Amino acid sequence: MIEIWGRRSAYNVQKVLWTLGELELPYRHIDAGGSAGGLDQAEFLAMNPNGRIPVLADGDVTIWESNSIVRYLCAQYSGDRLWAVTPAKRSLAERWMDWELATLQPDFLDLFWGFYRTPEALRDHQKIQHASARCQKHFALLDAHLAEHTFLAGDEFTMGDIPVATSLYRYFEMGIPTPEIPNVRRWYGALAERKAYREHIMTPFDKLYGRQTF
Ligand SMILES: N[C@@H](CCC(=O)N[C@@H](CS)C(=O)NCC(=O)O)C(=O)O
Repeated sequence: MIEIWGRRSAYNVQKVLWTLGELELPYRHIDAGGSAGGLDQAEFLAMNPNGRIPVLADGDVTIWESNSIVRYLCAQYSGDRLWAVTPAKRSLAERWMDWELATLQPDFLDLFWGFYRTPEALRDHQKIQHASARCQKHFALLDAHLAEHTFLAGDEFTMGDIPVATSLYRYFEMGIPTPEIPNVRRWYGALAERKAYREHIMTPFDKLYGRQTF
């Protein structure tokens, strides 16, 4: 039985839960991080020395880093559906996974933490504005790509959609002005028709509002 550690409200855990849902794999969920704690326990650190969630165990395989877990699950369990055996084809999905981690996520998290998770009186408006402008630039780039492609890696939904699209619900719902990005909106609409996306990504996050601790 696959086991996944991490609180359900954590952005990086949601990517993995969504993937498990897409693959219809049974799993055992263990709450960890946030108020559930446990990340500094020796047993947890033996699985992930970074003391971060998510962590996934599948038999004697233990993996940390959310995008690596998504890659593993798709390679191991999706056949050639969400994963692509051909390296060149797979790179079409992988570049967006790496882009999410290296480019979008740092700015998106600056915005989400600076605006949504910081109590109003403590907000640094200049920093929020900078993070918002950087996110607008990233989403405009995404929009231009999606003007030419149905999904990020082409005509079909793949693992390449998962990390980037995990940010969409919070980006559109957190209450900051967002640019006109009709192609991203169309892609978001298509993803919202997927049961696993609604179940794991489109979930209320108001408990995180103005809360800098977990
Ligand atoms: N790059 C790592 C980041 C892991 C990370 O920072 N996870 C956050 C949650 S999104 C965490 O462990 N936070 C501490 C906590 O929730 O207590 C990944 O993608 O897995």
